[in-house]
Amino acid sequence: TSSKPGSGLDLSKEEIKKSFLEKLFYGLGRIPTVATDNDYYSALALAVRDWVFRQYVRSLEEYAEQDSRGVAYLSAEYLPGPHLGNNLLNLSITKTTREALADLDLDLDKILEQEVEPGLGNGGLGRLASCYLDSMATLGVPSIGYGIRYEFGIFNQTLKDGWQAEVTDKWLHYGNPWEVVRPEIAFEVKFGGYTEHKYDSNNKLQVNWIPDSEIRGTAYDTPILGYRSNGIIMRLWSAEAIESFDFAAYNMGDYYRAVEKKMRSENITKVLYPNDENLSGKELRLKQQYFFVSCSLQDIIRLHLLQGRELENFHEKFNIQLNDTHPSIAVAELMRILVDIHQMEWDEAWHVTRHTFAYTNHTLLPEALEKWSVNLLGRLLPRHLEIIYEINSRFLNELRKQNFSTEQISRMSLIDDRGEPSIRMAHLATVGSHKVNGVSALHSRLLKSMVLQDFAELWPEKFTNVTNGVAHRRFLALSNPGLADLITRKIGKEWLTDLSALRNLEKFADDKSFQEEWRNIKFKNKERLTALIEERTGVKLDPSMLFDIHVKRIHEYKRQHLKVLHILSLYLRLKNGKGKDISPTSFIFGGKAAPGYFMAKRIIKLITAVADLINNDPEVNKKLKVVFLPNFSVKLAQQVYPAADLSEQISMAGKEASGTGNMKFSLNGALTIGTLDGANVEIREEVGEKNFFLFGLTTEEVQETKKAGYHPYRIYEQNNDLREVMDFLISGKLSKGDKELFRPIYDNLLQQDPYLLLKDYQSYIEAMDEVHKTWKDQNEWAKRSILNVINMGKFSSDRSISDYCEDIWKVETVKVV
Ligand code: 26V
Repeated sequence: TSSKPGSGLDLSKEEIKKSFLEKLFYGLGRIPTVATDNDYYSALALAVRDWVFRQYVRSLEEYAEQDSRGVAYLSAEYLPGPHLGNNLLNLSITKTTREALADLDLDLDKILEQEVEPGLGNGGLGRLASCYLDSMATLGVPSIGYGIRYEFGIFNQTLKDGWQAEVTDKWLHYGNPWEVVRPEIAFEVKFGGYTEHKYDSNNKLQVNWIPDSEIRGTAYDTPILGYRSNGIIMRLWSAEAIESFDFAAYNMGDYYRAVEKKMRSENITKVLYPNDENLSGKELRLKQQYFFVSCSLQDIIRLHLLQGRELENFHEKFNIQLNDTHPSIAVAELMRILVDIHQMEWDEAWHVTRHTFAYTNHTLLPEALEKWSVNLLGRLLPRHLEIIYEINSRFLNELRKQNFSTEQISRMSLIDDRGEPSIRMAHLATVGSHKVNGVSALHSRLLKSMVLQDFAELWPEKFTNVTNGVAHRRFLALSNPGLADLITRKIGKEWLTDLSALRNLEKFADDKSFQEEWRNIKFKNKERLTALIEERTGVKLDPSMLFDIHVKRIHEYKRQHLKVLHILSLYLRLKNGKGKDISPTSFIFGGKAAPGYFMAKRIIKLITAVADLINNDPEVNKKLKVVFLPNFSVKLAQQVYPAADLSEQISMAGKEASGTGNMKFSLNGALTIGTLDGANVEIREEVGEKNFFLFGLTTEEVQETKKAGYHPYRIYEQNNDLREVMDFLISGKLSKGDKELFRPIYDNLLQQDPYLLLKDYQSYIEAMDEVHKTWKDQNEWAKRSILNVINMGKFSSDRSISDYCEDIWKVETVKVV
């Protein structure tokens, strides 16, 4: 006698039409004669949301019956991308919906175009979190994704005179049909104040935290549907003032002070911080982190107690995954809840805590490792600081007992007291977790040998690797329907739930007519991107050219400027009449720079300056085109990856933890030119050396080069082509005679070159010449492209999530169809 509702899958055209019109009329109060495209979008989204929730409710019941172990994924960032298309795909109603709308003279593609995506993340880390929710839903992992409902997400990027300009992202402006507010799921979060220590009648120490302010977090739920399967919830917290702001009680003067205080408390979830130079001292950022962690833990404990369970076995029922250190204050918060509120003994609480958390590290960059000043943390979270000190003192005592040296102990301490005392959040997360993982084989190895070396020696079994993966349904089935159809026609639909089934295409790799079809699909995708680029930038590319694409956040370590040096070398070759071997190429760049990152912003200006020079020079613009596509996002990404011939993955070895764009490119049939960095190493292993253009130093060679004393100027002196390219930067030819504009880049490369562009330059140029040679044999290129796609099985986020389930979470999946 289950109350389970009917399935939301495979609905009929009539059902879809009926629900759509009902939402339009009675949900929005609109009739077709006045409805806007956005009304149509909202009506369809509301109808689809009902079906998505239907699937979700079915799985909830199943999870409750099975009493399975659950996962809470804590991430300060998510980049879900547009929901509508993905939900239609997962409900298997894309085609029927298209027909239903066509009956009403409406075009599904135009409606899909209306969706404004939630930009609640910076880049790879946030997108990975969303890929993981997709796979957790599909595989049937009882789980929930917790995060922050930023009112303003990542800024929108525009170009002004070739420079990046930031525009506020108002993603909620037209309303958000995908979320449901849960006013009854709300928790209070304290800040500031002081602690009182007292002994109770049993002579047990009782600590009381008396805060100086409190705010409320309210849950907003967005259902995330799996493929023909379960749904899970992404629960984002939004900050509100609490009732004590009872305005009627104030006189006029105080009324405004009260409103101001209310506004200040609601500031907490106002805006996403960009990956910036310097977060230290950003009090609001720490508040955001604690705010969402506190709400999430209170919610998880509520769910646990609701099921009549004891907190002593909390860890047996819940895994909490920390997506980077952003939520790592959770370690201290869970201790506080268990010890101060639920009176658990410290040792037992510590056992529960350590077995609850697992921590994923996403970067080795020293400047990106989070540290909070003791002063700031103590002011905002006085009790947590005490708890962190207590954890640290017990931990360091343990080390002393095991005869660790003083240097080692001070290296491993949670507190860094060289300079202004600060808390090393990666150490807190590592000590407070039962598993720590990196995000690619190389990164996990480096994590153990560099950043967390002492910890890896102390607890070798704690460290593991889970190579990242991508939601292949979104990034292949949804965004490249042409290729997806071809694949399904040849091998059926199995690949949608098991990406390794793509290997069944192997027999077609040499098949000339299959290659032909393959190439035609790519060409059509390039035509579509060409149209979009022309509309957005005015630059008209030629889709028969090689599309050489570099899209990702702009950062020196990612070396967009190495790509620029290559483009300038081709330009100079053409100008000097030595360009006959160059294959006609369109270079496409995209990506945001952190607003305060001087060099990154100048690199964007450099790219647009090179684009202006080349696109307007009739001597070269038949062979080369350069374009910077502004405001790269998930939505744009879905149009870019399918149109790529060549994927640029050229970071300095040892710096890119994994990369995930690299996987999306290969999955869509681009060949990669790349270094042995991050997941490139594993991609190359899977697709075969021959099908990957490798260049550059290895991580070990990078380390040796730096150790031996690196002098970029000597390379400049010895390499004539490079010298010509470098000097061109400051010739004024790129900048209407201004020789100073790009001097900061020039000086940086000649004096420091921290990311070894000059060292890797020649190797890159040679690998690119190989690319241009290979491109001339279109059958060979198609064959390599096919071999890339069919060997991508490993890089589905379904595989990553299966790894987390087996190695870290120890959870069984529960599938509902
Ligand atoms: C943070 C910061 C902050 C200070 C200034 C420079 C800087 C640069 C990068 C970061 C990113 C930190 C964490 C992060 O987003 N990591 C990315 O995670 C992806 C998913 O695992 C992975 O594919 C990317 O390689 C990794 O950079």
